[in-house]
Amino acid sequence: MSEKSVRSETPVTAEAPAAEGGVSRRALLRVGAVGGAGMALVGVPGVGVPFLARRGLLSADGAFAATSMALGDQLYIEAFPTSPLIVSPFSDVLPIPTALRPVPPSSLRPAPGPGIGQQNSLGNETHQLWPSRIGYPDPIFYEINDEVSTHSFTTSQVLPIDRNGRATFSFDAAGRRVAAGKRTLPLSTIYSFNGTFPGPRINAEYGKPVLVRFTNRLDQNPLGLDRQDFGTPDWAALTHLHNAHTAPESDGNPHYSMVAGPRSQGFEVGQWVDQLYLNWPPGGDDREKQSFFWFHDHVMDHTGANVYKGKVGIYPIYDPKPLGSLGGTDMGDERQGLRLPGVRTDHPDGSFDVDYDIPLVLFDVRLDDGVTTHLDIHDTLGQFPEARNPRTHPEWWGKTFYKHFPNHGFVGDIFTVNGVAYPTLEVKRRKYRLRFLDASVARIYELKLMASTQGPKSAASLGYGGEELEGQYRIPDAQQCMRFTQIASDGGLLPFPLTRDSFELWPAKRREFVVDFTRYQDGSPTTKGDVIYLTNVMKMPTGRMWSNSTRFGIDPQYKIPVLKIVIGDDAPDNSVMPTPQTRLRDLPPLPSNWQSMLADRSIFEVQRGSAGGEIEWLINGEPFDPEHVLRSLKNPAGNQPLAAPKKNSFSLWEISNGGGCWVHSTHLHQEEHRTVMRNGKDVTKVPDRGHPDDVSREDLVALDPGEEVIIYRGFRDFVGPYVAHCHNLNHEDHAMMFAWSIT
Ligand SMILES: [Cu+2]
Repeated sequence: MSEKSVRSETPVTAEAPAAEGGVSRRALLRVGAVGGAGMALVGVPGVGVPFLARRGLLSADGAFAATSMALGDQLYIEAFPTSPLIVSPFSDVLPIPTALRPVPPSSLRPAPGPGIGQQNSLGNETHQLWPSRIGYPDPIFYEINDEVSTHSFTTSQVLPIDRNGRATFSFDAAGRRVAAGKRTLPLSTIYSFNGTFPGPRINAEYGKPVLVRFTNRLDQNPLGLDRQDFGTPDWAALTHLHNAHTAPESDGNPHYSMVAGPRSQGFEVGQWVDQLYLNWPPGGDDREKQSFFWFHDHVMDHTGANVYKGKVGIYPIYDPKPLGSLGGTDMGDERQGLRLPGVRTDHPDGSFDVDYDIPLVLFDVRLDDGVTTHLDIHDTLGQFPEARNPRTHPEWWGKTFYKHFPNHGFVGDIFTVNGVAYPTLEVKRRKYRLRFLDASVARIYELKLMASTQGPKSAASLGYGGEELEGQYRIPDAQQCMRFTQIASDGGLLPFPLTRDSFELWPAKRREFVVDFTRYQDGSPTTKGDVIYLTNVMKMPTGRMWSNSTRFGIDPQYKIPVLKIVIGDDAPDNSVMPTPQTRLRDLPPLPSNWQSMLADRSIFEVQRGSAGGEIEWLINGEPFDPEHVLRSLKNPAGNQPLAAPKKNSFSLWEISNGGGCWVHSTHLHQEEHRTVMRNGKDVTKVPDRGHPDDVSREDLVALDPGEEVIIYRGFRDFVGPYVAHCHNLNHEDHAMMFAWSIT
């Protein structure tokens, strides 16, 4: 396929306002399906064909069968329920996960180890690099089970409302109609790590490897919970520690899983895998150290569904390496090293907790209203026969609703932090380290710290309806009152801190900040009882992209409080606020000749352009083929390098957004990169204004519409299969992923 034909983006015009019942968006979808059919006939390449054929998505003549308008309409209905209104927001306390405790090695049977076949229960894989080979101690062992469990998003009463914000009827667990009025929310069924959402927090340290035995127990369902119609249908599980520097057998990615280890979409029920996290930076280079990982499910085609169903855990990583005479650089002890906020408590088993260092996992959810029809391609493929879709599920009223909608992506209308809708955090009057993670399927946030005299009002009570109800509450009179001092991005500590009025958080991105709760940005002191809201000001009615944000036209009415912060008592504080002069973590060097490497870069273009059916998204014209590495588009040197770099090499990769008003958050497994060019401009010294932390290392490439980014990255220490993909998980699950390999 020529590059130009790929770029001929589906001719979607400006997004029409949502009509009743989502008619306008279905019309858009038809346009997409027609464009897709044209694409498929021009450009279906050979490489993805066997894989697609197995899924029944290939017709006899080589074009995809599922590209007709009619079939497109049968595949999915883009209609979403309106979640019931949480009547008493900010009455639940923000849960702060504490450290998972290790297990003695003797408790793992059979024992983990470096021997042949010891890496998983199939006996067909071996750890590529056991810690002793790099002079590291034996790992600390953890045990995590994939489990069916339940989750409560709120203890508040809820009021069922319709899409106009008016009180409406609901249903009980038997599907019987219940008259309008306040109710208690039923528990949602989750797939989880060790039974909770979010799952465990592992506090890790550089120099101390961790081995996690993940065992798939998703077959066990002692409470007889209804699994509904999303989540991996065969209960396979595959866990990826995003973005650890790990060997493929411990990376949990679908390229690996299809060609090695389980040789299927994931580990089946009853199987286990020992994932070894060396906690060792690429090349042993301290400048490559990171600070905040998370782990999540990565089963092919169902990553979004499984993450949304609860497969999320967090993994802050600390650095005890001495910083001159100042003590450990970043070890969770504010008396040492960089003196970032954190008071550390060591436990006898080797684990530790850190106070004043708080992970904030953002996640948006939508709850079933019992009147929205369920139907998507996974139903038409027969993956959820028990659901007997298309139909409504009144018996699931108030439980998580999900749709594998491949086009815009899935966004929720209730915003949660650490698994709770609209929680409250009481802080001491001192500095904190806040670690943000966007664990949402597709939603991007822009966050501010704001004060409000009048407090939250429900969007429904303010007269909003439809997509304007997303977020449920607003603080119309709110004003920014504090700034953030950013210290880290998804690639770890920044070279120097950045002062931010607000910041964007894209799916899978992490951003870390120091916030001083003793005073406001105007210098005046806080007092006990003061209230500050962490507020989302980015309006994103669909997963396609935001409609309003600071960079693209703020909607001054859209101020959604997601976390209420209440100032409490004074407390000792030995931390030091980093200043613009503080050197946090030097960047690894770029070669002086990096510009001479530009001509022979590898080029990957992420595209809207359906190959048919659920295959809505392509890279270089290809849907994800889990068994073959992708080839670059033709670069200026006239080459099309295969995405198979040699071990310990470095290269330039271009990731470009092939058009349309979609944004993509593209994640490359295995090593961080540095952005060197954005939209043709060198950003190594002065970053693009819209992407200020391009000056840091990152593991995600944030692509605005039409943007192209060139990154420099290494491929060190391991060999084998990895992936790169969009972290809008609807895009990823609908083929916007490619296989690459270190040889
Ligand atoms: Cu995307």
